[in-house]
Amino acid sequence: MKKTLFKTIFLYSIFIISCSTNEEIINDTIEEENQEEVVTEEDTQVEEQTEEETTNNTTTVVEAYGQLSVSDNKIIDQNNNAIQLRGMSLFWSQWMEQFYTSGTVNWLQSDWNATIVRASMGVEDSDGYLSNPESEKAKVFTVIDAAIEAGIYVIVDWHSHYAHDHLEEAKDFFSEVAQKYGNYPNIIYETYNEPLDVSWVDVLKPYHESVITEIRKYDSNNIIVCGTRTWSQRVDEVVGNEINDDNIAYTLHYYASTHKDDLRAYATTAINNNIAIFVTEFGVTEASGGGYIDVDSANTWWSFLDENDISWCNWSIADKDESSAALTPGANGEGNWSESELTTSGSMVRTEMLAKNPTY
Ligand code: IDC
Repeated sequence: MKKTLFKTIFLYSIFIISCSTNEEIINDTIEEENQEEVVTEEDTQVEEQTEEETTNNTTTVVEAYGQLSVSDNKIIDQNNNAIQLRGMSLFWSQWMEQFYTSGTVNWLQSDWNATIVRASMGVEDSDGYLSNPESEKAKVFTVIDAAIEAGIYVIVDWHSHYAHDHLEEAKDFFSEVAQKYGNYPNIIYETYNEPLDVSWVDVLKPYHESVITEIRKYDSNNIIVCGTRTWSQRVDEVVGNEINDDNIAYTLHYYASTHKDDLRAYATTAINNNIAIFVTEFGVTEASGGGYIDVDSANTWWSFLDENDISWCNWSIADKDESSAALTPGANGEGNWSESELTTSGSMVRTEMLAKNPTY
């Protein structure tokens, strides 16, 4: 009996020991498996970080700057840093429609480092928006869609010298643009390219305010740039009569061979009075769009704009036989332009952008 009991205890002990050993082995295995899992997770995290870094490296200017706004006399980005955009204006939409393409926009972004493009929708002149609203609008929408896709900013320009005579049409157009695109930070509105000799206080300011009211129904914050008297030169006349909206800039247009110190003096007055300026159009040529190129004056202007963080678009992406056209006659509408297809102006402006714009 004693013997049997001893044997039972002995066998039971062996069973317990073997169980616990098995348990240890099983536990070890589980731990090992867990460790393997942890390592795998860490690996994945590292991989994900690397991917994120790569994405950051190839980020677009709109991802980097985000929502723009106006602060004092500067345009600032989503991190409150003053920024400066440099890009190209397309020519009148009704006369140079072959460049209202995603190919042109993509090429300007990738080969010229452009951070902005301007769609200049002709209004009154032959076959502009007033006679062909749907087809002109479609061209502008193509450019806006392409700019959003390319991650650059886009100015929607009502390219008119008589816009206050067609207020209802301007309100309809900008209302539609704001409804369709107002949620994109890419959009900048330019409500009146170049008024002629009409009063800021009596005509232009009320015109802009009416259009701005329409835009703001759908887009509360994208920047609106307002044209000033005599071909958008008199930004100084805005002082004391600013538009009551947080995100307004005022257009200054210059042509370097014609306009020099006088125009910079108007700009300086405005800047000193906390007015934000946006050069939505300039040429390195004479004001006619043709004539000679004044390289020294072009450089003086660029220094002035850089010192004051003023954004610009150059006139123009066109293959017309005039010195402000960036392309030689016959250049195709889908980009891919070789350097020999650039004019003196086109080449100067591209070099300036490549030197100074961030690369994405
Ligand atoms: C010019 C074009 C020219 C065209 C003319 C028609 O360069 O080929 O015949 O328009 O009016 C502006 C205007 C812009 C002008 C440009 C050059 O915004 O439309 O383009 N310019 O004259 N303001 C100052 C100069």
